[in-house]
Amino acid sequence: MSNTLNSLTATIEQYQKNIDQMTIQTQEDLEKFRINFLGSKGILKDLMSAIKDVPVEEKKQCGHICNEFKKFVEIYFEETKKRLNIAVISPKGHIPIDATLPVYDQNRGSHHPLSIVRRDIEHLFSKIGFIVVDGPEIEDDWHNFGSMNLPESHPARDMQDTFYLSHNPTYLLRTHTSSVQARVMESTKPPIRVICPGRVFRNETISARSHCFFHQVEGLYIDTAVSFADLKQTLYYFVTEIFQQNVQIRFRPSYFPFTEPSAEMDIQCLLCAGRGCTICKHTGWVEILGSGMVHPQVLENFKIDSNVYSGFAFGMGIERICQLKYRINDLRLYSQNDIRFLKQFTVK
Ligand code: 2U9
Repeated sequence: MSNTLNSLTATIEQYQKNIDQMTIQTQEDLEKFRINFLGSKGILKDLMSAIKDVPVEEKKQCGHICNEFKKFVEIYFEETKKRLNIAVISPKGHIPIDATLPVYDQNRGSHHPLSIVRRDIEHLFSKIGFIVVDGPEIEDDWHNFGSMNLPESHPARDMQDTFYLSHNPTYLLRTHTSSVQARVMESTKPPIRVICPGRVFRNETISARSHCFFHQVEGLYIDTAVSFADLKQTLYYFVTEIFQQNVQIRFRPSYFPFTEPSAEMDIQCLLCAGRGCTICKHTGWVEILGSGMVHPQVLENFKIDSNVYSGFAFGMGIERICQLKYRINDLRLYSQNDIRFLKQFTVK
């Protein structure tokens, strides 16, 4: 390679480095750049005319290198011009930063649907005086089962249904958030008005309809003269608020060891307005929660006089409410962290 070609290549490389480090901020500087590189007496003109001194056999290569550099300079010039034209130039000729300009649409995070629904439930019960209480996921037998009136023989206590800690089976993973309410009753005198959201665990095979963990919200209201009418009105308020429409409700008698009387609450199917569809299995109704008046024995377990106080309680699966609100029909979706599922809940 001749000396001329060598020095031409080195010169161009140096120019390229200089351009890379430039931070042109004004039209004036850009014009200076144009005159310096692209002007009739500019750097590119000089480079092109230097080709005539290069030996014949290297002229072609030299021409190619100069042309590539010319393209590079022209692109840099056009891009910078575009950038300066987009921004508003201040009277002093600088580009001010306008913090009110909208940002480019970046990838935004989203809230998990279970978090959205849990937060909505917390908010709407807070508005009517319920306090949100949290508690441990690892519990003892008394707070999870014994105090809730579940007899020793109850199938829920079986190793097959509950996760006991292997190194110390006196502890277990709570199977419902009633254990949190048990702790509230232990430490607080009535009136008590709490909701307890949280994760619960059951030893079940994972499928579309069952999972080894899910999320509940349970509610408890204890005071003098709390009645089933209070329970009905509170839950009616809950469904109209959470589904943001007038919802028909009905109660069916049921049985739970911790409430007496007990009832399950259905809402009229929101998808078919009660006419019957696959979601409501053509009944027009869908079950959404369980409820009842706190069993007197449960009150007495916490030294609350059942002759003076009464209370209502209810429990629901957050996944179930999500299913009805967002039509999510596979429980596994909640914990698979599939971005295609999660991004549907991006806050717009
Ligand atoms: C205390 C006394 C009573 C909470 C209640 C239910 C009925 C109920 C299920 C709904 C679907 C659990 O998530 S689920 O599988 N829950 O049906 N839960 S009454 O009763 C209590 C709670 C605390 C001290």
